[in-house]
Amino acid sequence: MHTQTTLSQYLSEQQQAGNLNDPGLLAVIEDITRACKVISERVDRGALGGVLGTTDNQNVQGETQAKLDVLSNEILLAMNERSGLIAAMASEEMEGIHPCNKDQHKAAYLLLFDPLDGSSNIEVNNSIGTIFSVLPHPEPGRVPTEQDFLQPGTNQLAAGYVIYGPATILMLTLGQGVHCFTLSRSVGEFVLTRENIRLPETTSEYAINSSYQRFWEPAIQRYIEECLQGEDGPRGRNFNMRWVGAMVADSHRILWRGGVFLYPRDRRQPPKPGKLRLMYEANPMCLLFEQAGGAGTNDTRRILDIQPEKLHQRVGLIMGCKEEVERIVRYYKEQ
Ligand code: P6P
Repeated sequence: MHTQTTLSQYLSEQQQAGNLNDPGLLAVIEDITRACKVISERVDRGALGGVLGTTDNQNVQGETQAKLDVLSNEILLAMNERSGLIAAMASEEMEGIHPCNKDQHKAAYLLLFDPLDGSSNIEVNNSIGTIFSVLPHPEPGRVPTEQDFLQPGTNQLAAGYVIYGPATILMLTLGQGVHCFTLSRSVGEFVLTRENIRLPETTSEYAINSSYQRFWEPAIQRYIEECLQGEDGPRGRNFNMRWVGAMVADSHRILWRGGVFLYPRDRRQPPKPGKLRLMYEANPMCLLFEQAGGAGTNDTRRILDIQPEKLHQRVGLIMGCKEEVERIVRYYKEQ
């Protein structure tokens, strides 16, 4: 018996059950995930697709753009402005916002995305992914400005990512828990494979790029040192470490089996408050983590409470199992 539930069926059932009463938002999720299916197909071609390697351009972050970065951005723009539901989009790959000029009167949403997170992994065939966040347009009917995007993460109506790994998997929250859908290539649809994902309260696995250890602030030095001391140290147990180099891949592992992700502010470039971007990396990921029972902090502040000042502003980011995040916040306060 064909018992698989596609994403479309799931969203429709949630709507009928009264759990979601925003048909426009469901249509936006359908468009975003349709674009990700196209990106997945291009990523899957690897060297045969003619889109590996880098361009001669840098993005607003000063990072060299991979060809797939640019292509993924173009696919998301093209496939999300047709509905007329989205008033404007913002992307890691674009300096300013991208107003969608069609049917402005009904465009009630703002869409933000990192079109292809972890681009350095493309060449070496490691997992990469698209991260997305949907905010309400403060005044539908008016062409939005960049200022309209500067809303705290608690305002997000939906957030998620699609990881392009051995399988292509969508992790999605609409504020009613976190649900996982795997792309069925035979059906051409995302199919529900895990519902109501919950993080364990604690973990014995952390993710950090240890090559920056000499630049860490005392709180992070202390946390990692205690993990390294293992069962003979104050934590009384041994820890494992993983670092994929793509936040979407590290986050997926942590949502799946627990863990804590650390990309803290450090002393490499003091004016820089961290590497990851608040609006389209930290906010969507922290909404997912909180919806799954976890937590996300900048140092002592909840990520989702931060009032953005710039579209591409960076933050230090610690997220994952609640007990570990709370311990690190305590260490920052004692620092
Ligand atoms: P580093 C990818 O470029 C990214 O923005 C995140 O996805 C990832 O977690 C981080 O940077 C990796 O940074 O300094 O370890 O190369």
